[in-house]
Amino acid sequence: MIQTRTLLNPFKSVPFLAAFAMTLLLALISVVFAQQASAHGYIESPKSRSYKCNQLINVNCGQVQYNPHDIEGPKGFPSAGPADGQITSAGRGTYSALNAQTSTRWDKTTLSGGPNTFKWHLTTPHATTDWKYYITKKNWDPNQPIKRSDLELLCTFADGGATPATSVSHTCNVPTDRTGYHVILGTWDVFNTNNAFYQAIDVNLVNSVTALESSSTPGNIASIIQSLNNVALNTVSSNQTSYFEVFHNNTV
Ligand SMILES: [Cu+2]
Repeated sequence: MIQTRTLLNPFKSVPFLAAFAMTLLLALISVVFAQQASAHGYIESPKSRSYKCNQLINVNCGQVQYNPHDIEGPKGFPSAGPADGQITSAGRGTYSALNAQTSTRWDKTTLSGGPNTFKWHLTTPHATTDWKYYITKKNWDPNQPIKRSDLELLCTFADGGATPATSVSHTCNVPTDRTGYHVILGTWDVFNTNNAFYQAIDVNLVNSVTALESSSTPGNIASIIQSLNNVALNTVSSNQTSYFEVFHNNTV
């Protein structure tokens, strides 16, 4: 009887071993899937709205703070993709804080029109269909949720299903015909899933001064007259600059 028992014991433990192996396998699979699920990307330069949440330059962002790379929604914008008013959150309820839209809600990066480089950081690159960049139109209302019709396409970079490096840079022409607060939208359409990543960048466009190609910064600026709506400026600089942009509370 004793011999039989010792013989039977290993057989009894087979279901236990199998269950243990299965648990281990499931744990491994879930780790792999978790890595894929969290492995996406964000625009690190100029810092996007979500990345600034991560850097605490933008505050009160909710879960975005921890997942700036995870703004993932349906691809095919603008014919498909997230609904109007939810474009900047990729339609994700978890990240709906990103849809707040007023002229003062988000920190803005000062940007000059003309060629600008947009740099994505990809935590794990996905095979890519294309990258697109959009900007808000001249007459957009910064105090209303952003709709498709507020945006115009700036440039497209097609990858044809290739897998990018972890750092991806594109140089794109930013319009010189508008100034002040604008939102640039970067989209990254993944080739082999139904999804895309959406990144909003809040910029303060400064165009007029650079368009004049001023050779140096004007010096010795002094205000001689101030009234409620007017501030007169005097400068003794010798260069050809004849136009200044004056900022009050971040607007021109
Ligand atoms: Cu991913």
